[in-house]
This record gives sequence, C-alpha cells and structure tokens, in this order.
Amino acid sequence: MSTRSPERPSPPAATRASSRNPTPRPVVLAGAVGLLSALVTLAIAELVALMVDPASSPLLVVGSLVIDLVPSWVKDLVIALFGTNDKIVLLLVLAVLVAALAVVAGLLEWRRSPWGTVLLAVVGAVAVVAATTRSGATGMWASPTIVGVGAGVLVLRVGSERLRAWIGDGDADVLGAHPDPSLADTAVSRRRFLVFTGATAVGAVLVGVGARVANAASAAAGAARRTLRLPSAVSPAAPIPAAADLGIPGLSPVVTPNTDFYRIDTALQVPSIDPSEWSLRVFGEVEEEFELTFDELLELPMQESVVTLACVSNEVGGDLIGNAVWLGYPLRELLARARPREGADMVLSRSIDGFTAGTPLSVLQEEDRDSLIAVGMNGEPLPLEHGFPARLVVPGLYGYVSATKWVTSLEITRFSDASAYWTDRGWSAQGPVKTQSRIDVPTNRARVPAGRVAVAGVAWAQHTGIDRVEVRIDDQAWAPARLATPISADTWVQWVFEWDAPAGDHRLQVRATDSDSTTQGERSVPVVPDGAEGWHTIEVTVA
Ligand SMILES: Nc1nc2c(c(=O)[nH]1)N[C@H]1C(S)=C(S)[C@@H](COP(=O)(O)O)O[C@H]1N2
Ligand SMILES: [Mo]
Repeated sequence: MSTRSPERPSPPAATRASSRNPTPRPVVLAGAVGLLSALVTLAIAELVALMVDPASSPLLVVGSLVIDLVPSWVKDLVIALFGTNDKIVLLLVLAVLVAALAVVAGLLEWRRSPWGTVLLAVVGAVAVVAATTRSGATGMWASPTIVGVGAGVLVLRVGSERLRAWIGDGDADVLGAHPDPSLADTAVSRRRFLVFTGATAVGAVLVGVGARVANAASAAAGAARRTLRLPSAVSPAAPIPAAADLGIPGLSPVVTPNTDFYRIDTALQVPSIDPSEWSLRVFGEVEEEFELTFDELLELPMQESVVTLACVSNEVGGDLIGNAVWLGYPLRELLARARPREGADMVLSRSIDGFTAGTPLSVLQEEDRDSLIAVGMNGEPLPLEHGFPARLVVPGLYGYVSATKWVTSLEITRFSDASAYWTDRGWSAQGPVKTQSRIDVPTNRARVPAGRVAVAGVAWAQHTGIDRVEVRIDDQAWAPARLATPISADTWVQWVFEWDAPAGDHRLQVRATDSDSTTQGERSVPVVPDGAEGWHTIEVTVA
C-alpha cells in the first residue's frame, strides 16, 4: 500500500488532511447527523399526525403559531413581496431555520454531548406548546412532536456515537485526522456509521414523504367537506318533539352531537376521500349495473331520518350507541333502479378501505324502513370519521352488518356466496339490534343523597319501538318508569324513574319491553356473536 493511502492517518496539517483524506470533514458529518435527526423527527411526527389529526404536524402548528405571532407589518410586507406565495415563503424560512438548528444540534451532540439532545428537546418543547395551543387542539396534538423528537434524539445519539467511534470527538483535529485506530477498526466503524445514517435517511424520506402526502390528502378531504353545501331534504324529518328530551343532567341527550358520537371502525387512518373522485358502484346479480357520482347522488331527492345506530360490541350498559338525524337517499330506490335478480338475498357493501358488511336485500327493500345512503349527519356533511362523503344507515341492524362508512360499492349477491368482514371473524351473518336499556344517572358506584333521586336512562328496540321500561330496586317488584315521547320506533327513548331513595347500599336494575311485548331477559349473554343481552345493573350508596 502506498504511503499516500487514504486510509493512513494523515499528519495534522489542515490542507493536507482535507485534500488527501477522502473522509468528509467531520464537522460536515456531525452536521449531517443533526440534519438526519431533524428529518427523522419530522417524518415520524408526520406519521403520528396521520393518526391524531393532519393539522397536528409540528411543521404546520409551528407555522401557524408564527403566523399568529408575527407583527402585522411583517405579514403585510411578506404578502406585498410574495403575494399568494406567502405561505410557501414561511414554510421555506421555517425549513431553513430547522436545518440550521439541526446542524448546530449535530455539532453539539458530537462534541459536547448531550447538548445537542438538549437543543432538540427545547425545539420540540416549543412545537408542543404550538401544537397544544392551536384552536381545536387536544392534548393528543402533542404526541406527533413528542414521538418524533424521541426518534430524532435516538438518531442523534446513535449517529454521533458512531461518528465518534469512527473519527473521534474532533478535539484533536477538527479537520479530519483519525485519532489512531487500526485500519480495520476504521473501516468497520466507518461502515457502521454510513450504513446507519444511509439506511435511516432512506427510511425517513420514504416514511416522511408518504405520511405527508397522506396528511395532505386528509386535509384536502377536510377542506372539501367544509365547503360542501348539502341539499335540503325533499322529505324532512318531523321536528323532534320537545318532550323527547327529559333534560335530566347526566342523561344522554336524545340526539347525540357529532363530536360525542361513538366511533367504531377498522381504519387505522381515517380514509380521505375527495368527493369529486368518489362514486358508488352498484353491481352483481342485477338487471342494470350503474355508477353514481357524488354530484349525481346529491341531485336525488334527499330524505331525512332520525335513526339510532348501535354497535354489536356494545356491552350491557355500554356507550357504543348514538342517535342522529341522517340526510340521505333511500337505498330501496337505488336497488329498484338496479333491479336485483331472482335468488339474490344480500347486499354486500364495501368501503374504500376494504371493510364489508352483508345486509339482507329484503330489509333494504322494505317500504317502511328508512335505509339510507347518507351524506349528512345532524345538519352537517358526514364527519370524516363517520364516513365522509357517504355511508349506509339501516334502522334496526347493528352497524357491522349495515352501516358501511366511506362506502364505494354495493354488490347484490347471496348469503350463500359471500361473507362480510366480521362474519369471517366469527360474528353472526345476521345482526338485528337486540332490545336494550341503560341507566345513565346515577352512575355506577355513585353516592347520592337520600330522598328523591331521578334514575334515568335510555332504552332502544330499533324499528320495533319501546313499549315500557321498568326499574327494580334491590329485590323489590319491578316498577314502571316514565317514558319520554319517542321520536320514532327507530330511535332510542329516554326514561326516568323517580325514586325515594332510603339510606344504604342499593342495587338498581332496568329492563325494557318492546312493542311486540317481548321483555328483556335476565340471562346475560356476551357480545359475540350477535350482541349482548342482560339487565343493566348498577350499585349506588345513598347517604
Ligand atoms: N368502512 C367501515 N365502515 C364501518 C365499520 C368499519 O370498520 N369500517 N364499522 C362498522 C361498525 S362495527 C359500526 S358499529 C358502525 C359505527 O359507525 P360510527 O363509527 O359512525 O358510529 O360503523 C360500521 N361501518
Ligand atoms: Mo360495531
């Protein structure tokens, strides 16, 4: 090997070191480790933001905070200089700032560990403050930044460590002399550094770009939703009777606000659908297959129905149930247009994310059942997590066999030929909602003062209707509760029982009887395979 071998330690002369040694200057490498850790931080944060909220990404929250904080003359100046590119300018400035801080963090961590980590953590803390103080933010909005900074710190530490193992901490000669490792060690530690940083960089770019694109799509779906104007219903729902809501504190409101509506689905990330690209395909065993765009759907005469949706996984006393005013088009009309063939008995609805539900065709065809393809929920377009832009709602059937969100196709088929998502996982193919009742107030294990106590809750027997609700205290006789005015047989109904509560520990139970005179039985049945049964029972202490 020649004396000019680049692998040999070179004399500590700056010029020779930099001209002969192929090793990049260590400061450059240390800065690159800093940049890499920033890249990883942002990539992982974007990934977590996918699950939390696209608007919680640290770049966006810090950008928004800056927009809020800069004096208006600066804003005016930027707009004057860059016009509608002002946001891009801001993001570029932020990117340069982040890059500069990242390089400094890399240098600090390499030479003065752990100060680089400290710098990263401080910048992260600023982003956390920015995230959690945005309007509409929840505490969860801190998580993209926290998880991202965690990953970034890991990369910063491991990267700097491997750099030191290869090149030293730079105290001896910042410009590139090796401390004095054997040639073999140098080659190994160099490879370890390069493999780590190279693989991390590739991973971070793939994850970061993918997550950012997905976040942008989700933000676009959110924007499309905000600008969407729903048509008014050709047949509106009757006004909700004032007497449907007893107005008892702690009792579930008779119509569930969208933000409180339970959410159940298999989607790790809420699908982002641009309504202008959405369509519904109706096909299978039909005389006429067809496809409907979102605009075509909105032009159909819309109907409004109040329907209580329930999950088969709802335990006795559980809260996986809600009631909403849905705006949509009757499925029976869509099916009439398709003209199902003789022998077809199932509609397999499919979501954009692959989820499927199998619904009896005959149920969807019933004249007196408001099965809808819904676009509106409580006067708004469907929230993204409740199926924007369109979902199914079928009164009387559990969600898993009927309420497909982000629906994109209806296949008319047979139960003997097809099976849906949850049926393949051990749940029943048929899922009529079972009659249930729940005590909302007082809550289980509550302490209540002796005297008059309003025991109240909700009861439901969708599409059949509730006939009566009874309450039992300890082992006394069942006593009738007073029902609120029901909205319809398709909705739950509130009830209240005025109890003269004597001091002591008591057990409270509730049971409902539907309009077919069937009373809930005592036997408790687990949720699998077709829904829980049993009496909701709570214990209270009266003092
Ligand atoms: N695409 C899709 N739709 C779905 C599901 C799902 O996992 N994916 N879950 C179903 C189940 S099990 C229920 S109970 C209802 C819940 O609807 P919600 O989240 O709007 O309350 O949606 C149904 N529709
Ligand atoms: Mo469900």
